Amino acid sequence: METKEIKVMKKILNINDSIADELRISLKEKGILYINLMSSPGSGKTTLLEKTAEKFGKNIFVIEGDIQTTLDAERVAKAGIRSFQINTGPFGGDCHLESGWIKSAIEEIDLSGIEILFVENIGNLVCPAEFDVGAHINAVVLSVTEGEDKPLKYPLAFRNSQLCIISKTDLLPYLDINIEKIKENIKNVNPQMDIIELSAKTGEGFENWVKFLNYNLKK
Ligand SMILES: Nc1nc2c(ncn2[C@@H]2O[C@H](COP(=O)(O)OP(=O)(O)OP(=O)(O)O)[C@@H](O)[C@H]2O)c(=O)[nH]1
Ligand SMILES: [Mg+2]
Repeated sequence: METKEIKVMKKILNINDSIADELRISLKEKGILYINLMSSPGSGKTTLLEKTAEKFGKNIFVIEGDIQTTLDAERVAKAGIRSFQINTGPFGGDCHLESGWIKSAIEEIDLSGIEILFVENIGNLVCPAEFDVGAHINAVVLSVTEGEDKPLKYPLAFRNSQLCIISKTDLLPYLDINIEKIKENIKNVNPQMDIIELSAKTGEGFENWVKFLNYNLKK
């Protein structure tokens, strides 16, 4: 019984990975940079996207993943970003997005003129990291309020990402937290990780995020 379950899971992951590879290649061919944002609930993914529209421009598209509600899609729409909401609630309430769902969403949307496609994955630091959605860049957002130990306790999201955005840095003066320790723990899990510290509230550090996006657009 247990062996069978493992086999079924392996097959699901194999199908997911092959669709993910297809997406990675087809979006690259279209010249669209594809970034998957992962994090715990409330670390600031949607706020980051709202501020990105203001600082970077509006030629971005966001596929929003949530178990319930279209609240995040409504928020980014208000910021002038086109978006598509995926809700997993009606289909069992999965806590992550899969590449097949992203593919189906892309078949329904017009990406002409779009430079960057973001996926805002479902708020959860565990499951989204287990499913490759075919992004060119996986980025994990970690807010300073979450504690220094999170990269060590939830390593997969950090291991499977190329960028870590340390968010809400405006709150540092009010917290008993050492940002150098957060960075040390990130590097312990993933020595290759790029790290950007920023506050979407004050805009502090945002120039590094915009630089990162422009650099990767030209690649
Ligand atoms: N002080 C401060 N608050 C922030 C910052 N970024 C986001 N917040 C606040 O943090 C809360 C959660 O932010 P969201 O952007 O909704 O977080 P999220 O990661 O999209 O949340 P889920 O989609 O539910 O996982 C909101 O009240 C934001 O206003 C920041 O840079 N500084
Ligand atoms: Mg959100």
